[in-house]
This record gives sequence, structure tokens and C-alpha cells, in this order.
Amino acid sequence: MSTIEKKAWWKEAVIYQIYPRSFMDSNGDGIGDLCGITSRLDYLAELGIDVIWLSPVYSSPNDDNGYDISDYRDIMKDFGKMEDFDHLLAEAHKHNIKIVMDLVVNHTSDEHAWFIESRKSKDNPYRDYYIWKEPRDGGAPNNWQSCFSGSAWEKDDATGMYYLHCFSKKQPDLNWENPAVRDEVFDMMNWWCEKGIDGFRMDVISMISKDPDYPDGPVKDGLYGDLMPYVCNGPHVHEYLQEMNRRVLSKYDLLTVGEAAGVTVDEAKKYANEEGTELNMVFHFEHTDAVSNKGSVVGKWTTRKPVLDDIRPIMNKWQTELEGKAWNSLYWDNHDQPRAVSRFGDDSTEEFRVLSAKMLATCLHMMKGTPYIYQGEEIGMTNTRFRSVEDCRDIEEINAYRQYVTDHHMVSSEEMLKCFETVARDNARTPMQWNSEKNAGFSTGTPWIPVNPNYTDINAEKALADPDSVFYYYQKLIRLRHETPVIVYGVFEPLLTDDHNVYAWRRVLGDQVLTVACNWSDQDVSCDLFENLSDGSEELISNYKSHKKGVLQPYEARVILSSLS
Ligand code: TEU
Ligand code: CA
Repeated sequence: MSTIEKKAWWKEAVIYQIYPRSFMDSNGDGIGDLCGITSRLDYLAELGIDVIWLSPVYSSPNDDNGYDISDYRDIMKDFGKMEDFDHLLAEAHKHNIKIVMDLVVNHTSDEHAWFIESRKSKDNPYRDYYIWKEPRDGGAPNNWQSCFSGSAWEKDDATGMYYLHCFSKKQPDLNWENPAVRDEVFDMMNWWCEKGIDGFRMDVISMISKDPDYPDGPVKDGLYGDLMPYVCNGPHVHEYLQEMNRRVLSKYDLLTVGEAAGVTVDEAKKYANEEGTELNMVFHFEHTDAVSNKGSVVGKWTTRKPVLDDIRPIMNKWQTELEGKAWNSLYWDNHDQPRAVSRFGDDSTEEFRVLSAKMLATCLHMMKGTPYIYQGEEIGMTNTRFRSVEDCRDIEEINAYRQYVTDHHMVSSEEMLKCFETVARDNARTPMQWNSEKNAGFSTGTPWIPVNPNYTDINAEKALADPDSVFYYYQKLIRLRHETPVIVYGVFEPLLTDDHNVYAWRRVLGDQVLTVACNWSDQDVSCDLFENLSDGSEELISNYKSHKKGVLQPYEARVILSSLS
């Protein structure tokens, strides 16, 4: 028997992530923008989501599409003006939709005023805002590789010292040990909260406290060392987040989610503890990294697709271990990941694309935690094609191609492009497919990144005209969540954990039981979970209209609500 835990609106909500650059272009310059988002609020209200997470919209030179911020209190020129933001926020609230901002404070842009000052001289008042080290043997201070290839250190001519950049060299890492940096960040956060925003998604927040020894990392591919063990979950990260909570978060009613690269369940219990001293929840990477961690072509790059046996032990661990101690966030994809249906489902035929997109949605939305939908997931958008590296826009892809293909000949161009088609971030960044008109209805100009050629078959207008579409299936899942407490608060109990094809579990709350089964294969498989249903059992949702006795059909998903007594 379960106990009813602390209720919270952010546990009951469904979040929809918008990558503004690729969502809707209102002025024909080929780049999505804030007015474009405002023009599509009716669509989001129809879907029924509660919250928008906006990927960064602040001033940025766009080395990493807005994750390199040059002014935290201004809007990126490509996206509009502050008054467009204020209008979006007000209109979203009128639609009963909250807005969560992306908070990127592990690093700034090298064009941020703080860094422009910091690099000027060793005694500049802003010097300690960033992480500067003397050269070692005339080279970089250690062997760390940046997440975007090459050394994580860049030599700066003005002083001959190196600064740390875990990402691109245009994203210098802030020095959180400096209290002045924390003051600046917390002031800025309070400023946005006073505007009336509804929360923060915190970019790589697990990386803000570094190992003070800066040791060399284990060398993986013969070029550089891994920095992750020394920058994730560092010695002061919980102290800094508790300070942030005291000085900002606790003063408002916010949704907070930390993007927590390298997080383990034990660390998550601290970041997302039920007492609420840090954040509401974190994103972990264990299911998205599952295949690369088992062996890849090079780095994260792989052509392998995960199978249920790769994913279930991870998801079940997070479900059972956080129970009662911390809250989960649930996602299959985002702007850094390939498309959910292409990676975890099956986009080989139209029938399987639709069935498996609905199956994955069922699977995710029936687990315990707050579900996140990434733009286009609700219509089953798929991965795209990379004819050559010219099709890439993402700095991660471009740099990895240069390092592994061009400079070191470790991988052929053909193989790298296959890896890109499997896991590249640009798969998620092709424009939202609104209709079958020019550029999928995204823009009247030339889109900044090519539209996925399948937009004439897969688009929102078609989905809205088809009662059996993936869109209406998501709409129903969201409505069910709002109506059915066991979907939000029920305790997760794994079932059939040895089955290679069927992912099944129960959720229990009081005397209510939800039984969930999802067939992850393209074959009929046997499953007797639904054979002896008690009287009064009710099918809440399924992606099939008729069922076969003792069998789950290809990608079939079923959810049954019954009572324990
Ligand atoms: O991502 C950080 C992160 O760890 C990634 O998912 C990263 O994209 C991946 O490891 C690369 O292989 C966040 C943002 O979501 C991402 O878009 C930014 O590029 C990155 O931080 C830097 O701000
Ligand atoms: Ca535009």
C-alpha cells in the first residue's frame, strides 16, 4: 500500500520543449522566433500541455545556438525584442501555459562583458569570474577534451594563460567558487522571476563545481582525456544549489529541473530531494548514453540502436530507487538527442512509425515522474538525412568530423555520416513540420537548417485532420494524466523483467492499480497480463482498437485501470 506523497503542480504537469530557432519563423528570415511561438500557442493549448520550456532566447553570437550567452538580460536579435518576450509570456499565461526559461550559467559566451574584461589582464576585477591556469610544459594545463572535441583549454594571448571551456572555446566556464559570480547569477535569476516566469531548466548544472586539483583524465581514443569525472557532481555543487534555493528559488513558485550530465541515482537523491532544498528534478543521461557506453565507433558516435534490454534496467532503477526520496523527469529526446521514434521506436514503415511513436509515448507518460515532450515528438517526427558534412549546423558535429575524419583519419566520412544519422543533435533541430507547403510551413524564407524531406507525409496539419494520429494520442495521454491521480502519484512496481520484448509494470495508489504493457518489437509476442482482469477494469488507452487473446501485437501498448479489492 502506498502513501500519498507531497502534491505539487510540477508533478502533475506535462512540459513541452521548444527550440525557438526551429519552431516557427514569423518574419521570413529562415530563423524561428518569439512571435512565431506566440502564433502557435493555440496549437499547444489544443495539445493540452501545461508548461513550455524555452531553449535559450538571450543575446548570443550563436556559436552553440544560444547556449553561449552574451547578455542574460536581453533577447537574441534573431528571436525578437524583450517586448516580444513579454508578449509571449502574457499570451502563454492567458492560454494557461507556464514558461520555463533555460538557465545557462556553467559558462557564458566569450563575448559576454564579464569575459571581455576578464581576459584583459591578470589583475582585472573580472579575472576570477572565469577559470584561468598557467601553461603546463608550455601547453594546456591538463589533457581534458572539451565536449565539442579538441582541448578544453584555450590559450589567451593577452596574458599567456589558459581558460577552461568544457564546451566550445567560445563558451568559457564561469568560476562558481567566486562569490561575486554567484551574486551576479542569483541577481539575474531574481530579475527574471520578477518578470513572472515560471521556472528554470538549468543547463549542465551538475558541472558548476570542478575538482580543485584539475587532474588528467583517462585517455579514451588516444587523443585527449575524459573531463567528466572531474567536472560533474563536484565538491561544492550541492552547497551552491542550496544557496541558489535560499536566495532565489524558495521565494517563488517555480518548476526547476537540472540538466545533470554524469548524475547517478545517489546524486539525484540530493539534487531533487523531496525536502526541496535544491531542485525539483534532474535529467539523467543513462538511457540516452546506454548504447555509446557499451562501445561506440568513437566518442559518443555510434550506429547502433538500443534495444529494450539496454533501456529497461536503467529506467526501472531510476523509477524504484527515487521512490519517495526524489522526483524523476521523463524524456526520450530533446534538442541534443536524435528523434525518439527513430532511436527507440521504428520509423521503417509508416504503420510502425505511428504505432511505435504511440507505444513510446505510453511507456514514458505512464512512468512516475514529470514527462517532457520535445517539439515534433507529438507528431512522430523522425531523424533526417546527412548527405555530407555540409548538411551539419551543429558545432558538436562539425568539430567531431574535423577531429576524427579530417585531422586524425580515425573514421571514414561515410561511417561518420551514418553515426550522425543515428545520434546527431541536428536530427532534432530540423524545422518543425507544420504542413505540406513550402519549407513545411516553418518559414517563407530559406530555413537556417534543411527541412526533413519527409514533411509532406509527417506534419501537424495532417495530424490534426486524423483522429488516429500520434498528436491526438499525446493529447489523450496528457488529459488522462490530469484526470487520474495514480498516473502521477502511483508507486511503480516492475513486472516481467526478463521479457526481451514486453516492457510492463504496475502503478499503485490506494486501491487503484494501473497495469501497463508495451511491446517494443515488430512481432506478435505473448503476454498474459490482461487475461484475468477483475470486474470494473477499464482500458484507459491503447494504440490498437482490438486486441488478441494472450498476445501483444507489433508495438502494441495497453494501459488498464483496475481496483485492488
Ligand atoms: O548539454 C550538455 C550536455 O551534456 C549534452 O547533452 C551535450 O549536448 C552532449 O553531451 C554532447 O554530446 C547542454 C545543452 O543542452 C546543449 O545544447 C549545449 O550545447 C551544452 O549544454 C552547452 O551549453
Ligand atoms: Ca525569424
